[in-house]
Amino acid sequence: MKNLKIKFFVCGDSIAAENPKLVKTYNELLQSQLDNVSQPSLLDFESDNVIPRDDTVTLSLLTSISSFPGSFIFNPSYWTLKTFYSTYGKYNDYITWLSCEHEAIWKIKDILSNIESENPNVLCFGFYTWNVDIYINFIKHIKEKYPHIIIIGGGPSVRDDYVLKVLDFAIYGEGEEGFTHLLDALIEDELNFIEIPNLIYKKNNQLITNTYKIFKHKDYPELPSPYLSNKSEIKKSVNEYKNKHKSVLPPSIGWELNRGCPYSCAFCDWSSGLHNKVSIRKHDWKKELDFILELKCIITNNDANWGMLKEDLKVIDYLLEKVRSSVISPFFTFPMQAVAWSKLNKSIVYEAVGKILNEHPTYGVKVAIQDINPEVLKAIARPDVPWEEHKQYLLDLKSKYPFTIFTVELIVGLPKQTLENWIEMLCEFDDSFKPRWLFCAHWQLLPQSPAYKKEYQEKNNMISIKTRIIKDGINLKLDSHNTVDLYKSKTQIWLTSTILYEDKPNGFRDNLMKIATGEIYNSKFFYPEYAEVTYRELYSKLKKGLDRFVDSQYDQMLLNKKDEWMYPNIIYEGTMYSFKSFFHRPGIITKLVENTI
Ligand code: B12
Ligand code: SF4
Repeated sequence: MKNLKIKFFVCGDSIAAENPKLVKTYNELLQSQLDNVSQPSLLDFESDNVIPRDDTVTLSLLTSISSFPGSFIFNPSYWTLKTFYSTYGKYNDYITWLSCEHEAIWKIKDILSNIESENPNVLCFGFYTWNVDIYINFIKHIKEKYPHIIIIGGGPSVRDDYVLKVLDFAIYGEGEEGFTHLLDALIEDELNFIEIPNLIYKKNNQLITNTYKIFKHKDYPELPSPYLSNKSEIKKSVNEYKNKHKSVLPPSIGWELNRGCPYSCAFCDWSSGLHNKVSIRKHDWKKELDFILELKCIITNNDANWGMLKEDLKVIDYLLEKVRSSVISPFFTFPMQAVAWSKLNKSIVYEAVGKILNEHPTYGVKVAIQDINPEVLKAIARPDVPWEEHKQYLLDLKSKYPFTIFTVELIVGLPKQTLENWIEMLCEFDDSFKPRWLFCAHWQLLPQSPAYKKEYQEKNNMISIKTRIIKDGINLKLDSHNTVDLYKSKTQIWLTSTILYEDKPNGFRDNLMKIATGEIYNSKFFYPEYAEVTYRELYSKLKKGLDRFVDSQYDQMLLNKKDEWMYPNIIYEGTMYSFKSFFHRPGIITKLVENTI
């Protein structure tokens, strides 16, 4: 029998990890707002997340932007897996659980010295698109110095080939059962892995993938709450985070009431696309919420369709009641954000939103729309009510609660999504419920999503390209051909992703136009001279300048394309900018209108 000393690295937030300066700036800004001092101009900051200056707007936006710099969400998977092992594992006495690292802000030398002092013999990593590169780099260095340490991976991105390469074991999809059996097998030291569900392991240099077993809460009635079973550890992690970052925004704790989603939107990799029943957790959620609020944290609801179940409304009522007597943060007077409201059941969803707004009029409402065109929605198997019906709910809310801010999530590059329809959609938003912020993101190809399959891509005429986004505002020397030394800039990579787009002339270029027009929509509000101008009018004024500018940028991107990598940044006057934030820079819209850019 073997003793295991296990250390977990879970999640990590790329925004905090890559951008400590930005987080500091936003902290100061939020503090100044609390102190009621006049704020610095946000337009001076180089970021993907520029916020407007007006107080009410800021408050409301904050509550709907979960990835706001300086906000942090604790991923609960370590507590979940540990609780499951402690209940159903065979050898608790053989395991030491070392403190879990929730952030990815680590220098390699610090990781190595941490390993030296804590001396784990098993390291566990949760892989998500935003930390894959960071964790692979960690593991390569760790393996070099400590080849005896067993490396186990899990999380939605664990099945990427280049992740599996660096791991000894991977648990795909839900982790509870597979992880528990794997630890038991490692303790028994018999190395018989055939029966372990959801496990991927190596045998004679071949990868073996065991069969998958879906996780159902009802099969484990004695399983205790992962939050209430780990109170002191959670408290310690939260306090360490608070002491270290002194963030004005309280951290948030990811909280699942149910797991799984009955739908299969083509872009989505929720529960690794493997859990399409909804399994409800039966723990005492009131006690869990009390505990999270006692820690002065807010709650991020992780359910795929929040507001779908009657129980969800009870949760909202409970929280409303709780915060009538004590508020966690002036920025989050209602302490729960939902990652994903239900796509159908809109009447229940908007009843819930209305209840919150009634008492917290600056609560921001995030609406995941992706696209409003029924043909596009059909091509991505997206369930939603027809747009006219959805719009009416939003208009009703808007007229009743004028202080709320709507933010809208849209995906760029969906099949059948033309540039013309995209512009029409933005005009439609502007003419109706006027969302204040559009999150427009290229379609990121996720490994377990339906669109990952070749047949899907062929049927919909989609192709993919690997992209590297360089950090914003980097000065790079241009040579006489107007290309940049991308090798030097390699250390400045902000994130990498595989983008999917329609294989047609101008397919990628039109998607750049969609991102640009989305960011121009967001920036328009900063220009008093365009306050009375509709988005449609503004677009017609700047279309010529924008077309020319995007064409020239696209030409540069093609010139700079190296091996399989595309760098979709903007290069302007010797500096590289993030494609999105460039359009927030002061005066850019005016230059586009004047066609002088
Ligand atoms: C909260 C959340 C966020 C938060 C916080 C993210 C953060 N940085 O911490 C916010 C809102 C900011 C966010 C943003 C994004 N998110 Co998000 N998010 C989630 C969400 C809803 C919950 C994650 C969670 O806590 N789940 C609860 C735990 C218990 O489940 P789990 O994570 O799946 O863990 C289980 C297993 O995976 C496994 N497991 C996990 N780790 C490990 C480790 C080991 C060793 C083992 C054995 C097992 C194991 O065991 C667990 C229990 O079964 C998930 C969807 C979901 N419900 O899972 C999407 C999800 C993780 N997000 C996703 C995406 C794509 C994004 C964005 C890129 C979206 C975008 N285009 O902007 C951004 C990027 C953010 C960033 N740069 O940091 C994808 C990730 C796909 C992927 N392959 O990584 C998911 C799966 C949703 C989806 N639509 O497909 N997100
Ligand atoms: S996007 Fe939302 S509704 Fe669609 S499959 Fe994913 S979790 Fe389900």
